[in-house]
Amino acid sequence: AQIVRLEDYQPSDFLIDRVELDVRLHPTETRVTATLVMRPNPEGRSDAPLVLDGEEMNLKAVSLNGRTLTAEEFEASPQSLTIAQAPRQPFTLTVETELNPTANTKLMGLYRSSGNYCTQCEAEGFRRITYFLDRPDVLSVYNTRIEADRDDVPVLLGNGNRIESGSIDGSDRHYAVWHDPHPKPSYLFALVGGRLGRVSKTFTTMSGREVELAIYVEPGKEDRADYALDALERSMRWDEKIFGREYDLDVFNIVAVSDFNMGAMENKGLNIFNDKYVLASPETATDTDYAHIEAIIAHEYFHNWTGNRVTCRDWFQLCLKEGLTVFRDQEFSSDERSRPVHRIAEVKTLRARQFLEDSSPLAHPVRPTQYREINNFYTATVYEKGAEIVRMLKTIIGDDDFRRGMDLYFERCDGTAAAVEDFLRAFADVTGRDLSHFARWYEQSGTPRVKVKGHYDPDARTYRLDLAQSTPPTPGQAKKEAMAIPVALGLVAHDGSAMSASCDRVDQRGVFLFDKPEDSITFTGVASLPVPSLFRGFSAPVKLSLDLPNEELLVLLRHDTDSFNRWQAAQSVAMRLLVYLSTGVEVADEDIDAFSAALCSFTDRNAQDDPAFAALVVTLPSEADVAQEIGQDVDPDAIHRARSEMRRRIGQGCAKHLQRFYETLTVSGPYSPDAASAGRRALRNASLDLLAAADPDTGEALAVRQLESASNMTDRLASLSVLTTLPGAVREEAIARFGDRYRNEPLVLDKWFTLQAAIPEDGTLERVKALMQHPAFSIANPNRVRSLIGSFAMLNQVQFNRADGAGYRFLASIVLRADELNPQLAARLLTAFSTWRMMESTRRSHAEQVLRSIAQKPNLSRDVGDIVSRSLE
Ligand code: BAL
Ligand code: ZN
Repeated sequence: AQIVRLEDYQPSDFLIDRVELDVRLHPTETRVTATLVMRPNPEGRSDAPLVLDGEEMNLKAVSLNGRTLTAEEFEASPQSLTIAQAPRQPFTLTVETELNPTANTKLMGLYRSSGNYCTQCEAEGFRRITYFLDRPDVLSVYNTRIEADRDDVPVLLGNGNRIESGSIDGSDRHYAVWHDPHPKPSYLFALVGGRLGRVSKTFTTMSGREVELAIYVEPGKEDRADYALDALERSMRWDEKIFGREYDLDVFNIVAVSDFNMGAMENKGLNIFNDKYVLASPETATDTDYAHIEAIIAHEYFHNWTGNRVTCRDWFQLCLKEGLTVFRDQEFSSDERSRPVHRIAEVKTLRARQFLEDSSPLAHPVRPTQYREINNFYTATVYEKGAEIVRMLKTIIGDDDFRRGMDLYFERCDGTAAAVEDFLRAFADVTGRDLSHFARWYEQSGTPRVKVKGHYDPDARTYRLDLAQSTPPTPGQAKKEAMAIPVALGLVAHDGSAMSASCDRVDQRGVFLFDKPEDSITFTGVASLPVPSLFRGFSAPVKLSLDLPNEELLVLLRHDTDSFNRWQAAQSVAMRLLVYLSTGVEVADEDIDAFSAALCSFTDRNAQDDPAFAALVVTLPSEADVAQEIGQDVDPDAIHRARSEMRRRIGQGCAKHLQRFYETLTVSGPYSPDAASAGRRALRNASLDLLAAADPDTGEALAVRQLESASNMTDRLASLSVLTTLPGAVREEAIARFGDRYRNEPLVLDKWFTLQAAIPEDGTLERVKALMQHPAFSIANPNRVRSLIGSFAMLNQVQFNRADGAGYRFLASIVLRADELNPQLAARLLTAFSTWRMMESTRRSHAEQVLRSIAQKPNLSRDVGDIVSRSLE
């Protein structure tokens, strides 16, 4: 397949100032008439032909300035429409196409979900609706007329404001016209037509304008949209307060659909959401679901400025909107909830997904330099590492300059399609700093490793830190440069007392900018041997090598003023023990006991005031985390045994405390998803999990009781999750009853699929195959496939990586089936193989064989072809 390269970027030869779309919805024969008001781009080539993008287009007619073109005057294929002799003055091109939304299983362009019509155009879906200059640097004002059967499709929604609607005389059809005054690229186009329920409220913006906010959902589920609506209102207020950004249309609509490739989409004034990230009730959604809904509602709303008002010049700049918008939604959630708890959650995700990707054959820079299929670059690296870059920038320049830089960026780039350079230039200009070295974060892939050694001189009362950094080779990048790494740091005395040490290389915010391969910094006035606390708040996305003994890590757990590093200290000890146990290094009983005792006393001190934080501290690194830490010749069975043993030992060692938490941390009153209540549930359920690991009989009894008496999905699912770790008839009956109770709730059945797919036992593969026959399962629905098959591949380390290769072969068979319907979904599943090279040799050779057999299949989609070939490189 053809490779698209950043260095080949050229401005478009033509521009489209206005788009008049007339869409007549029909299940199989939707007619689209696109009238494009165009002109040659002064910055483009003067002799270029006009080439419009298409995909699976069925052309009916084409006319230029009102005159129907003859067959000799243009060239059309399903993939493009070319007019060799396009006018050199402004002109109007009218193109009529016919679509079959019912047959569109790729869920790109116009398709149907539960009978309703909806669209998804990012990145290149608009070309499946009409021929177009489908690239983000072509910005147009859209007028969209939508017409449909009045009874079947009562609700008609488009971008912008509705300017007209009515019935079509003498027919059972009606129409609506939507006008979006803000020029936008085609990927932000959307329309919806369907039978939908609605909740709404009025929002008054900071300048006093009234905006109608509405969320559309499946009729009967309106009350499940209340939380999302509340989150939207809070997001709008927050963006005004923190970034000074106000909303710019009279309406803001959100529609929830059941079939969606992504989490949601920020189409101008008409966000379309995967219903999983809108619908919530205490009976069907967990605390985590509520938190995700809040974050994603905010994320899509924040795109209105970072993505829509300022959009991307080309798809290589995807991080410009995604990394920045993730940063913004993370800040929002941190302000709305607990900042330290949220930071830990962010870092857990970053390490689990982005560090993994960065060490895999799929590693790529935050701003890639080439792609075969852009859909495969909506990755943890672009999103999550992209957000970390913005956070590092803020750490380096400080809060005030960060806000001034953002203001300048908006002022300069509003209404344009920008590049990463424009973003950085705004901050360089407000601070007078040279950010060219910092810009490497966008260009260099791989996770930097920072090695640190500390040296204390009691006579001179100095403490020196020697730092060295290196980044491993990644695909296409054999040699690496040093990165500009902000190290937020401090020193902690063994007894926890404050240290009055100082170092002139550390700024007033406590940050040292480490931007050479090696460097040393010295603290003076250090009264006793300190414990260094480095990368406070996880100030940079790097791996730290600092061999502190367990005792010193436990000093940090007890005394560090930085919450993140208190959590990190416990994780580091746990990780060391888990790696030793998994790889056959002898571990003294006392070491596990000492760790367990430290956890008990830590959680005891924090359980009441900050149970969410305590829950994170007692949760061990996952099996996948341990595999990543080991990094080569991984034996997932050994890791599973080691982690089970650690859970058992901690559960036994802390049993008294855990029982007390379980008994006392109940939450009274009606369910509320607020962070404080969720924190109590989190520690209580983490306690239940460890108690069950220590004593399965007691754990089973407690879990069964909780499952029966729970008044919300968080507690119900947590108890079922504990039961899935305890094989036997009780578990099977609990699983069956849960499935029966929620047989009409697809989003709850997704959780049920996930729990079963994650059972680390030999029977799970057969169980997953059987669940594919469940009436609620459909290979065509992304949420179902990700819940059952995706969870098996990504969460079940031992069963996906079975030594006999059956897990790999199963996934490959599903990927090939899914690829015929929905390439994006198939490619995403296939990324589960990104860990194959770190497995021990038997598994590695099974995985390689399976990947090679996929690669040899004819007619692979570009999406799957790209992932499989990069996985094998
Ligand atoms: N732009 C694709 C979905 C999202 O990141 O918001
Ligand atoms: Zn986004």
